[in-house]
Amino acid sequence: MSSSRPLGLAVAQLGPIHLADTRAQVVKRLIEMLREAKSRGAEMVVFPELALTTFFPRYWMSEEEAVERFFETQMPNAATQPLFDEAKRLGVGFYIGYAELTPEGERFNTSIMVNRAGEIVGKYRKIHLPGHSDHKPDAPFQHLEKKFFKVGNLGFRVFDADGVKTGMCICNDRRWPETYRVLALQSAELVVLGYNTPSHNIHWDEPVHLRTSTHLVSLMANAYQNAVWVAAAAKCGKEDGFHMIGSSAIVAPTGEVVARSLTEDDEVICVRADLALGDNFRQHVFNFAKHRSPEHYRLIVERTGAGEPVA
Ligand code: CDT
Repeated sequence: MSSSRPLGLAVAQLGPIHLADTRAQVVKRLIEMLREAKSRGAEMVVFPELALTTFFPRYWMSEEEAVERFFETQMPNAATQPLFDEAKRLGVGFYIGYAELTPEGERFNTSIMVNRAGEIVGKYRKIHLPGHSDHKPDAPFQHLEKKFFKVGNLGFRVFDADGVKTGMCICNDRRWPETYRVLALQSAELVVLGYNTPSHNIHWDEPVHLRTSTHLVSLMANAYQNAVWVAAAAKCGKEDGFHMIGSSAIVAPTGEVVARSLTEDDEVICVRADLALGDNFRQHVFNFAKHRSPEHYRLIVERTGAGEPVA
């Protein structure tokens, strides 16, 4: 039986950010939640995807306009430095998502991991980009991640965040088992992510309640099957009338939801996460070294789409 390894783990859900809201206003909200999380014992705080602005891929515009209004050219920058300063002062690490413009002019949907000393210890660029790149004038809104972002080029990596083996992903990545398995094969103990999930699916007439249940089942199944903690932070509520789901959650390696947000506003949820809770699963049912048979999984890397049965 392994001894417990408690981590104060918080998710700081954001309510809506409207087009008119400034980065300074948003950073103030993030800092308030950081302080609350610290006062409730948090050592690591997870903020949402694209946490500094409204979910701008819902709007048709040129790439140039998007860059001008919604992308960051460096991190930290003048707007976000107060968040980094306060996190360092409080001794709290954090994960946050933002739109990244590189010096080469490439655009990514990015997240970073910041340790308790205020240093960036990891970067991730979203791989499973949903949506489309063309204009859909008949849709109630757009989902233009494929227009505004390139597929991430950093892979799924595990970082040492103050002694916790932590993997990052972003929103739609959470629905894909490959995301978690690649991280678990690098001994991840914790997977953190942010999301913006419109409650209306513009691609097909998906019942609205499924948007929340498929979100939760993705976190729960993958936490259990990979013996990891999963912490997921929503940006939610109605941004200028466009609604996104809440249900930010912290899921244990048992697959159980141990904390879930109640509102669609700024809200901190916090648990004392025992990182050793995954050990039994890692040593027994999901002892990868003992039980996996990669020779039978070759199609996973050989095929992208589904094809004919293997002869
Ligand atoms: N931001 C993001 O990745 N949202 C997607 C919506 C998919 S529907 C086009 C999600 O998986 O929640």
